[in-house]
Amino acid sequence: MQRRSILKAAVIGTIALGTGISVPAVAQDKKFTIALIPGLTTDAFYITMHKGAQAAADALGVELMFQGAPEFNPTLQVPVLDAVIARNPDAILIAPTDTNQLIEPLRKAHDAGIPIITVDTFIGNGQYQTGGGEADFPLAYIASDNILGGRMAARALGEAIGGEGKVYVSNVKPGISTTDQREEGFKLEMKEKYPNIEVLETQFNQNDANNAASQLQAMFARNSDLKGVFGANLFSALGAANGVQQAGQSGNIKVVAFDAPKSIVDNINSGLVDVAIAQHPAEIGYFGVVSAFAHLTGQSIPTLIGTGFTVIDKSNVSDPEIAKYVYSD
Ligand code: T6T
Repeated sequence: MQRRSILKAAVIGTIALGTGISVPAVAQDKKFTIALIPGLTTDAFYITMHKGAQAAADALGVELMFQGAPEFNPTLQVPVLDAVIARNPDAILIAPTDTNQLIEPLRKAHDAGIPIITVDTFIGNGQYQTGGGEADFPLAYIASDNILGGRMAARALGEAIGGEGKVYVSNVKPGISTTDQREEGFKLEMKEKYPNIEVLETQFNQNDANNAASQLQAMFARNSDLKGVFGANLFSALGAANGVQQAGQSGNIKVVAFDAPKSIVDNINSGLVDVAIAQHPAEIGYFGVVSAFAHLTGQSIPTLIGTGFTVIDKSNVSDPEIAKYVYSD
């Protein structure tokens, strides 16, 4: 009720312009609190997203709350979400750690009148505000196009190995929208464009780089002609690259990494990793806060905002323009 009257005041307080766009007149009167719940707190991807979100919060005079779990795990994320709901923020930005397991916990926030925007990952099928879905209640989804990203990774790996040989995907676990879609895009591109590449069975590492490293070595032990690996997120890629190094196969087994922390950039410089597909997490955080603010001040917002990629390889890794796409830690 209280929330409704604040929103109403914000809407009534807008100045209508001839263009149909309205400018919030009371935005400064109320300091909004927006919560950002990452997939986990210690991942350079979400640390960078937090920075972007903070930049927008500072620009708009918003209070940003950053609260998350130490691991990418719905069982740990749900209590964090409950604690955030209890603090009654004006909006929640969240990277749900499972497409299904976060639906009901998020519905509680929705039922309490808290607007929800998902960032990076989605719930349900990611199509929101359609009126037709069980999980279409979030206002917006702001993220990379992960199918496209998977296709880009396949092209990079396909070229790196000369269009033939055995490769596999090092992935986190099923049920995560982003990494599921990257694997899907990767396999589609391989099937359509690289008939002479055999994609072996995906290895799931539970977001643990050590698992990914051991799996690489086990895959190489079973397939001495292994040509390449696609690490579908930061920990998968880092671990797979470490595995290649430990197997003494640096340069022989090609590595394409999703995500671009400093360690992956170092690995590009050393030749261990061929290509990194950098997401733009700061943009996701920035536009997450801007979108929530726009909604809270009576503007309509897009249900989907796609952020881009930057492909980093040896040819541009030293370019100062590229530096801003390397994740913070
Ligand atoms: O790749 C990102 C993110 O997009 C994904 O949803 C989970 O893993 C990362 O955070 C990287 O570790």
